[in-house]
Amino acid sequence: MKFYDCATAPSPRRVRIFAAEKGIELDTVQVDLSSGEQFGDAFCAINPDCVVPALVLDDGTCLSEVTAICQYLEEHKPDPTLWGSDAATRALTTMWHVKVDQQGLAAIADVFRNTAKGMKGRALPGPDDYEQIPELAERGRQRVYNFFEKLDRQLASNEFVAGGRFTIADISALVFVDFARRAKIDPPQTLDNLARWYQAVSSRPSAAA
Ligand SMILES: N[C@@H](CCC(=O)N[C@@H](CS)C(=O)NCC(=O)O)C(=O)O
Repeated sequence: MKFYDCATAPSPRRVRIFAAEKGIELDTVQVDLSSGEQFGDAFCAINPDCVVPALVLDDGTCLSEVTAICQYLEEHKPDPTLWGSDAATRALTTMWHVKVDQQGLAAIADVFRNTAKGMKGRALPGPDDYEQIPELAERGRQRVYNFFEKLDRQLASNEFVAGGRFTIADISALVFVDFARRAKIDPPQTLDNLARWYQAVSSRPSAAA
């Protein structure tokens, strides 16, 4: 397997944390997004979507999308499970992972990609160029704050995002909070449950991945 990564980007970090939690060592190639290496012929031949992460299997199959890559790693090395060991737990984990993806990470990506100077004409990842829309950044900011509150409510009665154990939903939520902090959007200090959870998950060794 070969893992195509970018050390500074949030999406591949989700896979790095997932692999670290499972004790999987990935043979890693860095793709320099800042110099546009993702659009070069070599990387486009691997992943025509021109985004990281990508995982190329030993038979040459290329997996892109964080969820698909983590699903593969979960089946490749089931222990410790990061999805859950029964149907209901696995479904709840997927449910929260998707909520974080769509309501949290997509919202902070809207803020970042529609405001950063370096993202002019690059408001969406991928091979096609899209102009920035400032209103989407403002809407994204409101959505990020609303999602902080949703997470805080969920964590009021659950130790982790999808229930009683650490799962991929926590990994996605940790990367969401850290991405928001990088964009100078900190969770409000009144959200005690979110603060308690953040302290716990960001202290795990895998968070450094
Ligand atoms: N939906 C994709 C998102 C991947 C993505 O957006 N990757 C970003 C890095 S966080 C990227 O490669 N961006 C390249 C670019 O902006 O040109 C996934 O889940 O893997």
